[in-house]
Amino acid sequence: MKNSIALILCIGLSVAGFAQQLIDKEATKETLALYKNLFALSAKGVMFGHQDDESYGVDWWAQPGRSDVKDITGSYAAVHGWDLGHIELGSPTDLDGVSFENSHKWIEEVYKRGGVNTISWHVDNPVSKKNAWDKTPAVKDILPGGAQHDYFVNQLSKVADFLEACKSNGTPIPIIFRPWHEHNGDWFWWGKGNCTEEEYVQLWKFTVTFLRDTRKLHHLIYASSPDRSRMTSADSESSYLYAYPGDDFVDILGLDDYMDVGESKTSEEQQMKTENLAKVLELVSNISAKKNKIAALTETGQESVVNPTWFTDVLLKAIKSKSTIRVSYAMVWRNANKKHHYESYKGHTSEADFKKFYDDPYTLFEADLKSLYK
Ligand code: BMA
Repeated sequence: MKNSIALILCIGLSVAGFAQQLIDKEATKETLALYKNLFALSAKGVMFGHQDDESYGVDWWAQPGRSDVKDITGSYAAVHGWDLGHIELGSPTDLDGVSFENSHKWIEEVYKRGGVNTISWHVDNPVSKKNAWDKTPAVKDILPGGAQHDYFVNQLSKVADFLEACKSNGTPIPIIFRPWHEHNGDWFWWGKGNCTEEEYVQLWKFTVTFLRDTRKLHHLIYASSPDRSRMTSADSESSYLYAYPGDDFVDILGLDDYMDVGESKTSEEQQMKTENLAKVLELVSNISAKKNKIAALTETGQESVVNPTWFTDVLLKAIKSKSTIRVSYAMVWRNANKKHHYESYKGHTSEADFKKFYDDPYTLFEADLKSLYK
């Protein structure tokens, strides 16, 4: 009897000990606090994210204090997405023209206000020297022993330098780092078909090991993000886990899903897609729960938001449709111009619906967040 109580206690303690650990055992206290708080918060609501939220909007560029989200709601997005594409070239701006000096400044402001920062990297092809969408095989060449390895390490070092400089009064700012995204699609040089599954996993592991162990950056939370469109079905665990680098190398199980949220010709089509979105979010939530990790909709959105009630009728409806869905955040893509935008803005046909989405108690914006770093 005594023994079985001790055993139960032991199991209990090890489960509790295992819960919500980061893959970086030396993570800073702010980083671990963020991770644990994101986990807890995901039971209460979903944080809204927006790529390049304060960098620009549909008809403005780098206006201090401005964001298309804030123009409508009075609050910034809770999660702010940034990209490092072209930092590897030594460029002062990312591939979309955002200055890295500004993004450093804004990342600190987000942190000070209590928001969350996440960074992706649309890195140019290191072999062909063309853009991230150039499919020239490159992964095997940049891995240790490959002809371009030293060149790549130099590029990754520039990413490490940027991340290292994300500080506020000397404290490293916790960052959700989301490299090598949509790897099950074939459109990036690191994607399926352009390298083997094993090469991809090696690239991911090399990246984590380099940043965490070689460069000793302990303020990073690592998010993976397969693309929904290349999964065999919304509930296929094996296709979601294609090239999954392993539980010791991933903190957040993300998903990029544009497929289930795109424009629908009929209400039946929309209903079917929204059901699929719910299904896939449930899948990712369940896989994350089993692993004691966090799930997130790392990228989504409908280009031009052609459906004026997209925010509540598609996104929120799917997220709220099943109690098993537990996603920390849902981030829509950037507001580049009148055609290429995924967020609402003042005067847009979806403005009223976006306000309704904001008013829903289940959605969390930056102004709703409290001490995520403690
Ligand atoms: C894509 C598009 C591109 C952009 C890239 C990186 O989805 O928005 O215009 O350059 O993301 O931000």
